[in-house]
Amino acid sequence: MAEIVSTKPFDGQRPGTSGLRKKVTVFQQPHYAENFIQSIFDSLEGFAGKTLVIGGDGRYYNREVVQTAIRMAAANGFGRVIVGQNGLLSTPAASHLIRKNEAFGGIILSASHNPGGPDGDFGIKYNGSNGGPAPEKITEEIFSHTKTISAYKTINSADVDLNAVGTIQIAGMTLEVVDPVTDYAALMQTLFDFNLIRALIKSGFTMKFDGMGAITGPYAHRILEDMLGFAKGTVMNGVPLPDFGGHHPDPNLVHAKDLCDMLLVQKAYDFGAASDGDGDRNLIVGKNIYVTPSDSLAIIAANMHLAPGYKGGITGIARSMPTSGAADRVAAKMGLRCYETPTGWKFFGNLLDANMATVCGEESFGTGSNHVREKDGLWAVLMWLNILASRKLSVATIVTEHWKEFGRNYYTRHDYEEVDLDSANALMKNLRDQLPALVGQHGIHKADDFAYDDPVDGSRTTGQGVRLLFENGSRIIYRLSGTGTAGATLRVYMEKYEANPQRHEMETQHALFDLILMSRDCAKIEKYTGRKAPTVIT
Ligand code: VG1
Ligand code: CO
Repeated sequence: MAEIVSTKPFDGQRPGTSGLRKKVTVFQQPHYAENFIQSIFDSLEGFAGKTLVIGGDGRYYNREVVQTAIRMAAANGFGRVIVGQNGLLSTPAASHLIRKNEAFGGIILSASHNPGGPDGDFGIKYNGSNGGPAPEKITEEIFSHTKTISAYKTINSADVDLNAVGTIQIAGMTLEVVDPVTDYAALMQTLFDFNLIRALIKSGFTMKFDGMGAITGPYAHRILEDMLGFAKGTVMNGVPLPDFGGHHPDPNLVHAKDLCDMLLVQKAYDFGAASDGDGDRNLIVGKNIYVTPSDSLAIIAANMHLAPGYKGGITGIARSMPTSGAADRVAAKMGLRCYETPTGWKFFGNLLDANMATVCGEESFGTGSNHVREKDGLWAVLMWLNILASRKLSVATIVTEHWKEFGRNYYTRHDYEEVDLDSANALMKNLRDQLPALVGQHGIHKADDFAYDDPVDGSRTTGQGVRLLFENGSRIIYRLSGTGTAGATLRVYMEKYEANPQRHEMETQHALFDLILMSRDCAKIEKYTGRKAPTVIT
């Protein structure tokens, strides 16, 4: 039966780039998750009797919080909860289920690319009825409720059995336990030419997919191996584990090194891909070539009409500000608008809802389209497979031909992880103070702190990253991560455009060497952080 439990506010429950993320040990404090979930409900109106989707990436503590969320949804008056079997749903699959069932919203339990396990991270995020992450107006509302909360509603009942698919009633609410993969896989079949991809595989094309011990394993096994016919064993690390099998489920050159070595060193497959903890990111590698996420977005935008779901063409492209300008060049050639948004998928929702953009991307291994309102790892993999099957060219040829046509945007991101928070804030403040003085130096023609005016709802978001913009189109961007849980992470993004195909074969760090040195110098990175070099380079 419904009961009211008294509680006291916790500090620091402000959602970041993508929901509330903290150490598991923080979430394990009594009432911590309950406070945040009740604050979500308290910031919403009109959900009585409506549907809520719940699921998570299977990381440590997922099992417990799924049960908590179900009890609280029942006590707060939702009419129906749809939950993934065993509490599992990838982020894009959750987005799809919200849309398909016209749900009021969804609660996604994930800390995405952050490590899992008892000493790792956990997270909770709310998505609205369009299937997308709640906009800042709502996340700020949730945060303000966390500061004054005095009680939450739950029901006194045993854990529900989520092992089997089916429908049960709990405290007057309908609980539907669904297979996490089925509806998502059916959606993919409407977007891509599975027969064409099957023919490519029959012709001897091979791939390797790294599930990184996280949520995409079951999706990749079903779609790539069972439905498309890739050989068994194509998917590695394909079982979701609470600690991701010790993997740091961030699909990049550092954390997906085994996969990258198979493609880049051993050249053992035609195509390689990986996804992150919650299945919304993608890493794309070809035989002997790594495709930067920014290039991947541009190449997808230029070729996606080859996939049946997009044969009518696209309406526009959107990219986060730090993402390279490669997509802008495609948009210009196609006569489309390219929107530049702050970091985080929540800023794409309005553009997608208004049909102003069809495809969106971030440099942080995120790509997606209007099929859901989240970035989508397997979607990007299937899009690449559809393009490869249609064009019958290798990944390397597609990439180098793209550069020939549009020019190459050399691009890198340097992360300085777990630096002291106060020092990182001091670094950013110093940089902001220096902006006017930097203009005119080193060929910098503009230096500012990025602000975004949403063209749909008119909202303004400020302080989204310091930009040094050079006369020749190069850029250096600085911002602090909004997803980390220890200290601060300084992200420095560097980009340089090269039109001349004779100069497209340079090694990226080499091509960007001058900008890299300048980035350290202008921000006095060593002075503020004590670091001579970044911890992760992508
Ligand atoms: C990072 C990425 C950002 C992405 C966000 C969520 O944020 O830079 O592009 O949208 O993670 O991705 P930040 O604030 O740490 O730079 V996921 O796959 O972790 O939900
Ligand atoms: Co993610």
